[in-house]
Amino acid sequence: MECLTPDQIEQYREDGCLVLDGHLPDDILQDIRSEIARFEDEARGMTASNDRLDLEDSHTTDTPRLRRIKLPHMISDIFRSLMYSDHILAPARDLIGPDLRLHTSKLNMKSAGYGAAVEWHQDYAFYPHTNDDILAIGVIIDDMESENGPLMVYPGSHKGPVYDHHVDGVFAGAFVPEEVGLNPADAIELKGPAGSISIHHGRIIHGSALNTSDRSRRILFYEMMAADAFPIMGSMTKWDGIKDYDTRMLCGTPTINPRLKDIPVRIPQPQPDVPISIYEIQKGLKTRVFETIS
Ligand SMILES: O=C(O)CCC(=O)C(=O)O
Repeated sequence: MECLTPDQIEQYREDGCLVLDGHLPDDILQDIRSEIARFEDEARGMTASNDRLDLEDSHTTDTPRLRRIKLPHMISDIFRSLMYSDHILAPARDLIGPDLRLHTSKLNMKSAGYGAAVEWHQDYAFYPHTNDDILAIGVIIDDMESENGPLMVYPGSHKGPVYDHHVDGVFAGAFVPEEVGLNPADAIELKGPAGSISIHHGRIIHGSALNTSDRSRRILFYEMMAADAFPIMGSMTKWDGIKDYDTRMLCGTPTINPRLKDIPVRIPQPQPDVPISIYEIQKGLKTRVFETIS
């Protein structure tokens, strides 16, 4: 193992999640924060979301509100080099092996006072693959506590069903845990000081509430999978042939031999006619668990 203990690996296998406290050095954290400030400046002049930045519904040029930096590894050397570093890849290799491909990256801002909620969902419902060696590493940029909208998960749910995330036959990117018999009291918060990382399994049920506190809760996700996990047709994974797919290799050796696992799969189709963003897709829900503000 490169950085995880046998106990941590066992905990991940059992619960489908893990937090590594104080994992990143301070200088990297400072670089991340400065880089975010640069994108906040960019958002100030914008009137609508674009392919780099996703704005809160309540954003105006007078009160700029940035919800997400999209694909940060594509638009920032800082986020790109962190992605290839052992800080991110060593724990992932310990959990799902040496050959890894990137699925996507995103930096969710969840600003003080209004940062948007993300309704309960499983990432695997958005992007089913031939196997589920899929995980998200979350770089915790601000102390993540109960009051500022921490990531929450149902431990162990990565071993259960992949739930229906459709509403009236259209993919809506979320479901209501209570409606499928889950007890809200079983959900836990993944908390940790800035500089920690969270790890969650691609099938674990997770979500997070509106941030009504006076502190931001920013988290940078790198979502990745074993190189032999191939997207199933209809998945939201962008796929432009094997050459393109191989450009996503983060480490190790690519393959054209998918490994198959018997997982109950539901294809996230048809898609709603909205921009590809979890916040927009989840607007198709009829019932929301978390509060929203306009
Ligand atoms: O930022 C969060 O709390 C949750 C994010 C998430 O699950 C997602 O963006 O898919």
